[in-house]
Order: sequence, then C-alpha cells, then structure tokens
Amino acid sequence: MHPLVTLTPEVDAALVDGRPVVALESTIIAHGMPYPANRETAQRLCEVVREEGAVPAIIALSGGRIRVGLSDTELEQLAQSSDVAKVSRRDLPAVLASGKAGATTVASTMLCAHLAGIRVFATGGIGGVHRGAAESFDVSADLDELARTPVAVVSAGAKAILDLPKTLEYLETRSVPVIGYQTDTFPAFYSRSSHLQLELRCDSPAEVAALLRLHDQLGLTAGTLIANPVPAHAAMDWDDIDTAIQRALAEADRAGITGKAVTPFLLSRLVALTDGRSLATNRVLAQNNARLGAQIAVALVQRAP
Ligand code: PSU
Ligand code: MN
Repeated sequence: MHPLVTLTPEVDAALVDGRPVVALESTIIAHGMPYPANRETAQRLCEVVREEGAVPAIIALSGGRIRVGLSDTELEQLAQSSDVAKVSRRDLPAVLASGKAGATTVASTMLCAHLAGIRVFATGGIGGVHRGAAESFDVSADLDELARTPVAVVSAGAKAILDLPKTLEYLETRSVPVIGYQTDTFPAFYSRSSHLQLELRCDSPAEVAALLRLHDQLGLTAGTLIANPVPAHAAMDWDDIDTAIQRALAEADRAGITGKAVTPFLLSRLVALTDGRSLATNRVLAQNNARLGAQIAVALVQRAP
C-alpha cells in the first residue's frame, strides 16, 4: 500500500481479497451539507454500499495521513467540526504537512482512491465549469482529475450552478467518457435531465463494467463519468431550483466570493433558499449513486463473460 495511506481493517481485507470497494468523498460531508444531515447521509451511503455487497471507504485526511475508511468517531468529528480544510489535489501536501483534518473533493478523492487501488467512487455531484467562467476562469480541478486519473465516478450529473454545456465540452476535449446511466441526456443534479444529449448510454452495471474493462485494456488513463439521474420521486421542479440558483449566484457575486469558497457558499445558500428541499433531494441522489457505484464495483470483480 502507498506509504501515506492508512486503511481501516475492513477496507484492507477487502482490497487484499479482491472484493468490491467503493470510495466516498468527504467534502460533501464537511462542506456540502449541514450537521447532522451530513453525518446521517454519510452513514446511509455506507449502509447502501454494504447492502449491495461492497465495502464503503470514506476518504479524508488526518494526522498527516490519507485515511481510506473512517471509524464512526472519525466520521462524527469530520461532520461536526467547523475547522476542516477543503482539500483538492494541490492542497494535499500542505494539509498532510499540517497534520490537520482535511475533507477531500472529487478531484483529491479520485487521486487517493487510485493510490489505494480503488476503481469506483460514488458522490453527489462533480465540480465543473462555472457560469461566467469566461470572465472568472473558474473551472473545477475535478475536471482535470477526471482527465488524468483512472477512477470511475458516479454522479447525478452536475448542478446548474455550473455551465453544463461548457462542462460537457471540456470533458470531451479532455477525452473523458461520459456514460448516461439509463438516460440519453446529461442529468442536472436536482432534476433528471438538462436536455443535453450524451453519446454513451449504459442500462446495467454489467454494461458499465464491460466498458471500464476495455478502458483499462486500452491503457487509457482518464477517469470515466457515470451520470445517474436523481430518482423521479425526489427530483425538484426546475423553476423552483433555478430561482434559488440565480439568487445564490447573485449573492456570491455581491459578497465577492472567489476560489475554493465559491462552491461551498453556493451549496449552503441553496439549502437555505429552498427551505431544505434541495438537501432532501441531495441525500436521495447521493444514496442512489452509492447504490449504483456498489453495483458497478460488484460487476467489475465478477469474471468477464
Ligand atoms: N457539487 C455538489 N456537491 C458537492 C460538491 C460539488 O453538487 O458537495 C463538492 C465536491 O466535493 C466537489 C467540490 O469536488 O465541491 C468542487 O469544488 P470546486 O468547485 O471548488 O472545485
Ligand atoms: Mn472553482
């Protein structure tokens, strides 16, 4: 194992035995949801992964180590503390050096999962090209990570706080396959479709696993984005969420929020502006992604037909 990685015994045993493991990120816990919904959600994601026969591995930093798998006490600390750094790829050395607690984004979770030998990662939504990026140059490091780290990421598409067409263009430029799971269009996180067409569609975990195997056989080094729409019963009305997004973006602009603070600011304002409805949707879609991630991880370890 990589010298900076500490595994829980459960994750260690699963990796040694070649059993399915699903990585989960921690920025969604520390900076994406309020307490205690964040801890409850993380616990539920772990349960869902286990129900499908895989082992969950929440990734975070503490004590100068990359932790792959967290104890209940460690999860509780991460969920409660207001002093957890948001760690993307470039922040890893500094936060490890400080010995402080760090929550990993999609980008750094992918990298750490790869270091640990985990092929599948489930999250809520990825970062992307922000609206107004032509002026602000705000493009999430998640997209570059998808371009260079061979981990499959299951997400409910991307939030409409982003510029979804530009996000898809960027993924095409960087040769990242985007698979619509049981859909022909890119999902828009809170709603099932953005009406942006995708070229790739899979209808079962086995189909996704077959594509991932070929990706590896070809020596392709990019990640893969699996876009899994929010379940219909939990989807939000587009106009409701769009109004809240417009307001949150205007507030961020007025408050002069920039850099890594932008996404956490927008996420917390959306929860408040929708009276918590966006949080309820977020929890359902994250569970739905954890389930699919586990099913794909299980299909990957089954012998290819
Ligand atoms: N989008 C969401 N929920 C999230 C995030 C993004 O819908 O929790 C988090 C993820 O951890 C993602 C990060 O990797 O925000 C992206 O931050 P930035 O835009 O600063 O790259
Ligand atoms: Mn950014």
